[in-house]
Amino acid sequence: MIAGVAATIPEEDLDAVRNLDYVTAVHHDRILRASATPARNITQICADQVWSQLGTRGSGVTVAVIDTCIDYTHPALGGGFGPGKKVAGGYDFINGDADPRDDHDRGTHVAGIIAADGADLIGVAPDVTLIAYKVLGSTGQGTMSAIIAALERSADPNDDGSSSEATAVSWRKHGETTWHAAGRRSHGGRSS
Ligand SMILES: [Ca+2]
Ligand SMILES: [Ca+2]
Repeated sequence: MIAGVAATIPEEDLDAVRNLDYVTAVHHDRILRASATPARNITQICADQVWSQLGTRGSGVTVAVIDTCIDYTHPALGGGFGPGKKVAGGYDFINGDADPRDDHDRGTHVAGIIAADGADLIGVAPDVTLIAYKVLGSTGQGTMSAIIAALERSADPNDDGSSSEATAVSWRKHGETTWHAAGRRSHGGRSS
């Protein structure tokens, strides 16, 4: 990809190297660090402006994550599971149980983009409540029927035949997080 070499040479030899006919440029190597600029990420996409102009960071809204699903033990994702927690509920459609804890990590990444609320990690709507529907297993695979079941459950999380408490839905496709089927505010207000 790059027609160049990485080399360690004495500082006093740099000009000699730079002046070689076949050398276009010489650049110092640099130390790079992964992530660790969450606030900058938020400002880059103007999420902070949304927070200030609309006066909300998602409080009162519930979002269903349909994925592998969420490691709710992560401190930035509430550190727990169940009513009153950031990840307030969900279901594991892969293993047929009520514990949708992530065993793959992708869904946790998605949940973090949406709702992380930690000192070093913050999502676009850090005050939303999450519901976790696991439709992809530890290998990252799942079935269309499981996804459909999770979408149905998103429209009726308490399975009582009414969609009055329906959630907004997010899933990831081809590398993008896409928001779909926005539901209602969890306290029964207007559709969003
Ligand atoms: Ca499970
Ligand atoms: Ca319902």
